[in-house]
Amino acid sequence: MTSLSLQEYLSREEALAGSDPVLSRLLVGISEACKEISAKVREGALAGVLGLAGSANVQGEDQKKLDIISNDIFVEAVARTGAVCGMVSEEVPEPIAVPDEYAIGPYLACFDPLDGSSNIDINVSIGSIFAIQPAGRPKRQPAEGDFLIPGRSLVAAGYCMYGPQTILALTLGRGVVLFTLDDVTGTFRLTAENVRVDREAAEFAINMSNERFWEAPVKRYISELLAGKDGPRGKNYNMRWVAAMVAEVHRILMRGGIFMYPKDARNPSRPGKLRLLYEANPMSMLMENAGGAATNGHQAIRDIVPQGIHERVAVFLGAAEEVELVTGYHKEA
Ligand code: AFP
Repeated sequence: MTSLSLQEYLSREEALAGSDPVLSRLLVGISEACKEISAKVREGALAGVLGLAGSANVQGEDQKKLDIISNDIFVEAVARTGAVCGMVSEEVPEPIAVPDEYAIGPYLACFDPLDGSSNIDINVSIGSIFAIQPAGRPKRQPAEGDFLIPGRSLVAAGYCMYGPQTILALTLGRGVVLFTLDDVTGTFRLTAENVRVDREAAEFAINMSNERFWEAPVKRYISELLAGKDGPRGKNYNMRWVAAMVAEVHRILMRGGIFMYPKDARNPSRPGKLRLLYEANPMSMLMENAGGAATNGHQAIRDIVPQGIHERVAVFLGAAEEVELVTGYHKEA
């Protein structure tokens, strides 16, 4: 049985759920960007796209050549859909306007064009993350404030993971679906519908090297996981850390678990490492639409009112039971 293509799936959503054809056009454009990035990632050294670009992004992080290439691909692919009136990218300090040669549309797109850059040169999975929000009143030059609405308002979110397979995960607010790229035809084909995250977990993901910098509730929660069946949780846990949020989230969608990047004392003024608009919010929308949960330790991530387009946030996401427990420890503190 031939599975639906992304385009066929989106057409079905338009017919059955009244989904906006302009949003469909935007998501197809994003999928085209992901296909192009996937090809660049696969070429690697053969295309001379590995290594540092010799520049830094707004976060002060060294940009890899593929970071910049991926950003340029995303910006062009999204702009030419005529579906947006502005963009925010992890790689660009200011909001990005749509060039005059393209029409503008009713959405704003926020994206991390290539997440997990530290994995690029060691051939480990990386990905692109995107979040789509309504623009309110579309205008040719969106201001930063136009993007600063809670993630609860997102109309679509997803990622594309460049791993053994190239897989696009998508939610329109009515569950989570997965598409696998058919390299022969260049088509994303529907390979999973109604993806669910179990309330309970057997696996956790956190960068343990930062343990001494964590706040007390996180130290308590992790020490209980490490105590295993002899401790208060009464069961053993496994641990994974891929250093690419897309890979962690995909694993959780596939087999459950919890992913954490807490605030830590290395940068006391920073609430966390991950960015709210184009990492935490889209991944939180996916998790909630798969029956999981996502908080910053104190409140649902999608209820946070952003103060800046590159704002950072602590992240606890995945199995609802685990997220509720570690969030509860923060509230007890
Ligand atoms: P890079 O894109 O700089 O590699 O950061 C990736 C990331 O934002 C997220 O995808 C990972 O989960 C997390 O950072 C890994 O952080 P550490 O390198 O501190 O473990």
